[in-house]
Amino acid sequence: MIEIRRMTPQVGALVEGVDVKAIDDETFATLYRTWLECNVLVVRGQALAIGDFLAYSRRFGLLEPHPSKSTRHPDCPEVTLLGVNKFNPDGQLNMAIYRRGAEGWHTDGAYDEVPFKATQLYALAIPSRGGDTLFASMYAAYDALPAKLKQRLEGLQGAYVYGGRRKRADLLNPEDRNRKPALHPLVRTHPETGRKALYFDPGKILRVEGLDATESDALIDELAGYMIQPGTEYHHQWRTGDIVIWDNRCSFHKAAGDYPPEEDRIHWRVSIKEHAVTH
Ligand SMILES: O=C(O)CCC(=O)C(=O)O
Ligand SMILES: [Fe+2]
Repeated sequence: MIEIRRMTPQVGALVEGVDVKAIDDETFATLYRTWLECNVLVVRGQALAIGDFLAYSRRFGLLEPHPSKSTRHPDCPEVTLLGVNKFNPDGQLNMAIYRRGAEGWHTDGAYDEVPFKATQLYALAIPSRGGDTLFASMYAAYDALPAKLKQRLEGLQGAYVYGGRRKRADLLNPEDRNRKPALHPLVRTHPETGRKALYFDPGKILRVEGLDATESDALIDELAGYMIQPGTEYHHQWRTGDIVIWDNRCSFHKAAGDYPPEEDRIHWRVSIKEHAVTH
């Protein structure tokens, strides 16, 4: 029997008692609705081949290969490998791989003109301690903004690149590092729920369009202070066989980046975009 439990009042739902390889449209519709409500959906206890992971992920949208070519699965470009090749040939820990996603709270894909709808991870190996993924709500961040700041943000856009102001792009091939910035409104209305969210990523934003550099940096700092609202965090403690999807249009996340490096922490990961609108 399918069992669905909310993990916190706003973010995170845990599903047990389903096999994602064999769910009918009605059950999928329930999972999808739960995901939209809770921003993060965990389905526990899966045993998936790579084709199963792709097929289930495609039910959420279009899969797109990640711009980091060196971390793509060798046989399957839509799948990114997390935690693989963590040690350089000289035995040094490769921090870009070990701490991927751990540098700060973020949303995935803001550097793309059509940012990612969702990201989905499937856990193949999990360390004995640490290595959680942390989530929080962009709706709560927007709701917490003072009215004046909400007004100021209306019509303002952020300009984003993969490496942000610090130009951190170690996982990109050199030829992929200088793409032109993508612009997105700082307040985005979620296309499916109709709710407003603070769409913002301090690690990828270059500037707020139309402001001078000092004003832009000050606004970026101010917004960073509203991102994570108390009571909206969900910390996912992984188990092997967990499949977790998050909605990049309404949630922030980060990897804890704190597990014993000599242990394995390996996931398959896909980036999911919205289907082309057909109506
Ligand atoms: O490894 C994790 O916990 C999440 C990493 C991350 O930020 C991502 O995959 O987008
Ligand atoms: Fe991420």
